[in-house]
Amino acid sequence: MASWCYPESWHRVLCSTLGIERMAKCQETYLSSVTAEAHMQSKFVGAVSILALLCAGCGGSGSDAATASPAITPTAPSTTLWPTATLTSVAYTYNGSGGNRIVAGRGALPNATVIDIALDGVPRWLLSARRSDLETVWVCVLADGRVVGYVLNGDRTIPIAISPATIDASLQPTLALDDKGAAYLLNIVDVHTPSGSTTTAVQLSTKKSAHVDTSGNLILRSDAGDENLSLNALPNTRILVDEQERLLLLADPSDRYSHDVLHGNSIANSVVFVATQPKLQVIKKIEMPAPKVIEGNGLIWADMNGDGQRDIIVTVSDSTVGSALMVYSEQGALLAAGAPIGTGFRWHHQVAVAPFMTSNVPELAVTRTPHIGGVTEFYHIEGPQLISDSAKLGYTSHHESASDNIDMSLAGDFDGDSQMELLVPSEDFTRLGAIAHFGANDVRRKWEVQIGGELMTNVSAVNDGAGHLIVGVGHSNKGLRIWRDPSL
Ligand SMILES: [Ca+2]
Ligand SMILES: [Ca+2]
Repeated sequence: MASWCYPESWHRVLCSTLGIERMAKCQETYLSSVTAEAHMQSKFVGAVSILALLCAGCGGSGSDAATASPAITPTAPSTTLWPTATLTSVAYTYNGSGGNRIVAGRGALPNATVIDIALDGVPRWLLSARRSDLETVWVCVLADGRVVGYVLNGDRTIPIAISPATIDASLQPTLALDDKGAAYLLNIVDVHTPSGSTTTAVQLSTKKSAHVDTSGNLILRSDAGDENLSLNALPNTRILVDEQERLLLLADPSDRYSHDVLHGNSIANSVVFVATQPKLQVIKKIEMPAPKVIEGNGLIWADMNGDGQRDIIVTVSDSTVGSALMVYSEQGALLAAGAPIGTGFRWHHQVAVAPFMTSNVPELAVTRTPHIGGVTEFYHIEGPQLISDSAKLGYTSHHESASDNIDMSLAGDFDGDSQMELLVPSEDFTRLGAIAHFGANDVRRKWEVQIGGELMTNVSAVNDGAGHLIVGVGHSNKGLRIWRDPSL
């Protein structure tokens, strides 16, 4: 699938990166999800990727809402940050439009060349995208909302202007490059509110985007104007996108469960699956039965059972048994469920799906209880269960004080040995450790790198187009640290 998106050489890069020998198997098993994650680093040719939906199981009850789709209210285009140029690359803090934090390519850590960039403030978010064979663009949103950008060419960094120059730093930014190399943040200014608040946005095609406005409506924006769908969307919900430009997002903010790991934006009762063609309409809405909720705003859409079809991975919680990991098919069937953590107010942070053991078995990397001594776990499906057979202490993927940043970990082959690692911060957030799963009861830290301060941003990575990974973070000592292959 998705061969339209990449030349054959790209498929080879992706598959060899993932340690998968059979190209066909690679494509059918992983390319769908990795294509989405790699989208940001590659030529942006149109549609992105994502998925669908919802939950029943865990007790969830599905409902087909296609016939009850809210009315579409076209509105005139409003003043936005919408660029008129042709976009060539798009980047998200979660590294791909499918919500799976995975990057294709081969890194050179831990012995990479370290490039430090001093900032005029503490960084909050970091995005990166490939601009040419020689150049990558790195854009940082500071904690006060200022936006700074740099072109990296070899070991040289050159400041560049970013539009807009300031943004609401509480929102995850979306970066786009146009065909002239200019960089934009695509977050939308909601002109329908007195504050003109900025909202999260995703790119569907070069001339179309989707965002949630401050009233919880889903807006599909194009040159033809806006389409508006009333969804009661979760503020700051991650909006996932698939090759058919369908959207998946969380809706119905909930007060059923007071364990709010993202400070007001992380508890939802529903998942909503939306088509954007031929018109904006709800395909399916899955509602959690009380007292269950979906915890966290980061859905993952990736193939978890190895059948080549994307699955939907959510963390379902209540105050009695805490959280449990759940995997659903796109049709809404519960495929597998993990054991509840057993105690209320304990969270699983789902991070990435990848073949960590190079055996072609998809595994879900998770940080268990990230705020009270994180435990890195790798889950696979056995029958109706999600099973973790091993764990590693000392690393955590979520910083409570940076509560809305759930993108501090990333999966990839960061050292170029053909095995996937999970790059995850140490508990004091001063180091990134490469955690690898070798087999049952065998999870090891392969190596670490120093961050240069305390990690303050998401982990960002970009493929240079030749398969080399460049990795970057922002830290508390007012700086960015970027690792690149010294042989380049
Ligand atoms: Ca599947
Ligand atoms: Ca590796």
